[in-house]
Amino acid sequence: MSAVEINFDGLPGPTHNYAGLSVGNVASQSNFGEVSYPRAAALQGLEKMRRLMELGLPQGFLPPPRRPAAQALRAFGFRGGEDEVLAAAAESDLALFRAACSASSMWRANAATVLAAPDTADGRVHLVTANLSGMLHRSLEADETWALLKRVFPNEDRFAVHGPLPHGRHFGDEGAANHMRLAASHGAPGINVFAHGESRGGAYPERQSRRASEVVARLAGLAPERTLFALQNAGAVQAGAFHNDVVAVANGPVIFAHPEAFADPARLYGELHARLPNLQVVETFGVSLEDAVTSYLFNSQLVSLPDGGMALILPSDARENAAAWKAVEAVLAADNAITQAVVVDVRESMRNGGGPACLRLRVPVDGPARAAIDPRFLLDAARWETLARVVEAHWPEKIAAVDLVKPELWTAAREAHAALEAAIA
Ligand code: SUG
Repeated sequence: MSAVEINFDGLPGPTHNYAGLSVGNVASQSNFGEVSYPRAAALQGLEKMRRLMELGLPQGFLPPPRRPAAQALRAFGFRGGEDEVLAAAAESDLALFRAACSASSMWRANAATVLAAPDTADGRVHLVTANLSGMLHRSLEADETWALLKRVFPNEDRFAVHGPLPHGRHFGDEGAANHMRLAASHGAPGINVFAHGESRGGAYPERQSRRASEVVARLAGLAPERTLFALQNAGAVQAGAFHNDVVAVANGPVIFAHPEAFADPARLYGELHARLPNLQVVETFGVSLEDAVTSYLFNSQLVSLPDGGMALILPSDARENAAAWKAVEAVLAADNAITQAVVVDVRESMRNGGGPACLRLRVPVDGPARAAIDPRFLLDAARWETLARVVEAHWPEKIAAVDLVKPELWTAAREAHAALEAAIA
């Protein structure tokens, strides 16, 4: 079956800010209190989407949910009009208020786990919305993301959109960021690798539970021979790989991973080789875990190009890190499927720990499934321009920590969300 992968990128929302909300995410914590640039963040995201379109790849986008999330704060006992709710939350629980302001939905690799139609029991594409239980601010996204995915993929003959697993640490689920699909091509049956943590008691939390990944596989009806579970290396998590996609990416039959990404890489690659004889493990040398986490080399998107070959879509931080860039040059020179490196500037997102791969949700589709997607969420040049104009006109230029509690910002954000919704409708 011929199929393509559509990358749905999260559009960074108008309240993008640096509140240091993610424990274990080195960039998020170290940029706490810095001034953010929401307009630049969204334009950088859009520019990345355009680069992929220029490569001849189909591109979608997912709009941000409304933030500050006054509605969500009502569940915590705050009453009154929206501004009253926000003011009361800022006054009595600043951490909760900040969580309600985060634009973290931009990292759509955490929206859901996507299981390709050739692998699932009923031949539909399954999307299991992530509960994001590991972090308060991210857990607020789950129900809104579920509603959005049902809107984008409304055709139940082609797509099964599941709600988030029940909240709580037992079933912590962070979506596609901890899932890799290896296959001869997007349309061929594949092997689904679920990377997960364990409660090993380090300073940094391990967000993905194996039981959650097992539920995801069960919900999609994946056959056991199409499913592998791989424990993350505790050292990688404690070095700042809070999601596995910080240290590994796969596409088609190719896996590009840090040698210390997994607890037992030999077992994983052995099992993959046995099931997928043309597997290519692309090795890197001389990139420490620290280099991997600061450069986000492995958080590149790895995409199949229409004319053959694959491109790595790298963050500019990887270009600036000597060890990471040396590894890229070696990968391009070596005998493997990766033929091109494309550098993109997503610095505003990177400063909260989100690289190119974090910003997108990959959805493999055949022709009929592609035709069943709500076209308002698929980009062409005109729709891209519309989004860029809305961002330029309505996204705040910058947000300092003190601005978050100002009603002027809440009003500006409300107007920005309304303008975006009007542009999509
Ligand atoms: O969950 N950062 C995100 C980054 C997610 C990156 N995604 C992937 N690796 N797929 C997180 O830690 C920081 C937001 C803040 O502080 O407002 C944040 O949520």
